Amino acid sequence: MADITLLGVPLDCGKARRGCLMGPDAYRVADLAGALAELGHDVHDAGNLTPAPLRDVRGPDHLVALPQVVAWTEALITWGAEATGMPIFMGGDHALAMGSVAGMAARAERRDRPLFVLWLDAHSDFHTPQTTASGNLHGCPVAYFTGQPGFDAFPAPPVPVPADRVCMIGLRSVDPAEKDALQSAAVATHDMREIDETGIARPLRSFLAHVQSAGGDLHVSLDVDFLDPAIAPAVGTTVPGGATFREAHLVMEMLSEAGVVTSLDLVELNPALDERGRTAALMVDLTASLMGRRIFDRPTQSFGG
Ligand code: 6HN
Ligand code: MN
Ligand code: MN
Ligand code: MN
Repeated sequence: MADITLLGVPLDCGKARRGCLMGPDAYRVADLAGALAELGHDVHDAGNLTPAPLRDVRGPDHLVALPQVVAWTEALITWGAEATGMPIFMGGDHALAMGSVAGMAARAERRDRPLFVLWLDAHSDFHTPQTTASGNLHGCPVAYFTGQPGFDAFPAPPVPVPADRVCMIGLRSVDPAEKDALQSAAVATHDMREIDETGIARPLRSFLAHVQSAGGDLHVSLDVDFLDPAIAPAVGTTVPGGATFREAHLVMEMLSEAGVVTSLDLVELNPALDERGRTAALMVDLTASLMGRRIFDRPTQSFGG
């Protein structure tokens, strides 16, 4: 059973539309802790993280809340590098993944294990401060933690994650500048067209085999907009054609059976846009699937070969 720490990260400045700061409390109200404890895990709610003091940092003028995102990134790296057990980062918007992933990469190095990242999102979030048209830093975390240039205002990621250890599933909104950069950086990208054609299990199975054979830690970053808006309306950046209820649960069940997940982001939940808490409840259920809830017990599975 896992030693799970829930950390609230009410970061709401990675974009203009407000609401994600209520995410951590929505997960508490939906009883994420209880759902995980019921599975036999040891669950601690560490409360909400506080950002580092604001510094006078400079970057391209159109960036939204740059000093605030830098301050959150610093606090997350410090917290994550020292974390034990299985942290679950309750967001907060996706800008929090700059610090959560960079912190988990620092921790993985301390444990002498390579960190892999599974990015479950409609978007690739691979902009740099120079290429983002919106100026929203929630569109930039993957470029940051893989060590792409242009993040001078930020602390350097202590251990950049090589781009070829990142796997993206669910893509259906990728900006032109991201497309070129993803291809030259060799990120594994699986868009919804591929999922439609081959099913969601195939790319996931081969990525999990790779993580298992490398003896890696796996950080999962789950953006609410990975899911179809019909089942998960509580997000500011809905894109039609997302993962279905069963596809999303299958991903979580396969992750659970692989036994390699060591940390998780739950991001972009905007409770102000939810309908009677159903998106928060779905995110809790998906997390429970990831942590072992299932219909019948199945042994830990090797995805090798
Ligand atoms: N997210 N590519 C768009 C932008 O503004 O850069 C959307 C980003 C969405 C961010 O999914 O966390
Ligand atoms: Mn404990
Ligand atoms: Mn995202
Ligand atoms: Mn997204």
